[in-house]
Amino acid sequence: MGIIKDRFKEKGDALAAEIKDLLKEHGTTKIGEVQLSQVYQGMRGITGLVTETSLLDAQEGIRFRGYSIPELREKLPKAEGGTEPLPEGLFYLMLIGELPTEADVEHLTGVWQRRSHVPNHVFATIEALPATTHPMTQFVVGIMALQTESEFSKRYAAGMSKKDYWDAVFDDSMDLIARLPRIAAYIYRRKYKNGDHIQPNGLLDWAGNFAHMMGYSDESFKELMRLYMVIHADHEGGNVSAHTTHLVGSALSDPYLSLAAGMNGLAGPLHGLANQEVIKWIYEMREELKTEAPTSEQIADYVKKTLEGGKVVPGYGHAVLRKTDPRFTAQMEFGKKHMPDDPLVQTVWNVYETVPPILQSLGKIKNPWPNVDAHSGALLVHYGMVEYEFYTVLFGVSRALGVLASLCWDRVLNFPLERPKSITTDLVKKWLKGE
Ligand code: FCX
Repeated sequence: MGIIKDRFKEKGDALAAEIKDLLKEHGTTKIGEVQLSQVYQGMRGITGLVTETSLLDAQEGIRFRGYSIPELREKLPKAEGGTEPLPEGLFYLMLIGELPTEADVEHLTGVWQRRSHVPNHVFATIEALPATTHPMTQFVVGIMALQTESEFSKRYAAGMSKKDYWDAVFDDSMDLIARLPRIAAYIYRRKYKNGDHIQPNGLLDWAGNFAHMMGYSDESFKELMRLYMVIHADHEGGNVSAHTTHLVGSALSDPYLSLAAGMNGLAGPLHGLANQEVIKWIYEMREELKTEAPTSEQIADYVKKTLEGGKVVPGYGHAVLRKTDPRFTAQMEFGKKHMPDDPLVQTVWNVYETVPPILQSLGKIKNPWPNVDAHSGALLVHYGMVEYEFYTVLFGVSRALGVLASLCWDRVLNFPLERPKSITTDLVKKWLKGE
């Protein structure tokens, strides 16, 4: 663990020094203009954040430290006998900024295994909730119960120096990532498998062990979990879960509090909950049409009905992307390799053929193409994970990798409290009148 922490601190200090020089020389350089409409419309297109771990291009999709998803699938270390990248490797890349060696990844697997113990009171707190509670609520409650373990908050209370914040945030982030799969698997088995829990397997990698604890021993499901945990991890800094974690962390709320806040944002249907909504929407369509394999015409009619009902087509559209999400494409490739004849997966592909032209014809939707959530559920259903209300928790375990790596960077770079300016419409009217 010491090795990765030392490397991170070295990289952090170097970048902090560079930023200091950069701001000294160019701090007053203008990098954009803001239009009134942007202020009213979700701040789209306003550059206002620094996130080092990944960058999104509207046409090409996400790159993690410069590497696209196809490149990561090729270059990151794999599990023995596997072909999908290990999430440990992606975390290392986001944290250190360089591709890891096999040994770095093995080291991280070991660190996370050693730090994965979840105290009993966390399970007891989850148990206090009715089993009917949405899994995302149980997940956030679990993270909050685990906050008793925060090194950052203990050290802060004991008078920690500013220069050590990064160190405590780093430790908390590692502990959290190590423990989240256990909490998530506990919620899954509690809600859907009569509380018949499965103990961790210390010989498995982080995602493989997560699959095992949820009760899936199939090797290709483990591969799916590795891919899933990689592609959902980060999507630059402005999306709701990343931005919220960063914002709350800027108040020096510890990583447990910050991540829980981000996860509450991920639980919204326009963000992470869209993955459950997609499967729900397809199930409802199949039920209404009384067929497992709706035709393109039937799908088109159902899409129109959805739109007429004043609802969004889940899994389609994006605030920044303007092309098919490469995270969708990676899952489609996985489907073609492992389950090309699965009827639900084929429906997802049919929807992909049918929906974009319809959305495009409306004229108002900026991106008619599918996002990551349009595909993920169908792959899970193939392996028997039909409990779609749980899907956002999987997204959350993965998203923790990106937002916590970013939180470590926020503290090592000493980023200040985030506090943008807000205005009232009265003030806008005065500005416009020149008052
Ligand atoms: N179906 C129907 N209408 C849609 C739509 C969709 N899939 N996507 C956008 N629109 C509508 C918007 O609702 C808006 O309508 P309005 O003007 O009547 O309010 C109009 O098109 C313009 O929206 P647009 O600028 O294209 O999109 P936004 O940046 O406002 O919103 C999201 C982006 C993702 C929220 C939007 O496309 C949406 O609601 N999609 C469905 C939900 C979804 O899949 N979310 C997951 C996104 C992501 F991948 C993730 O975070 O996980």
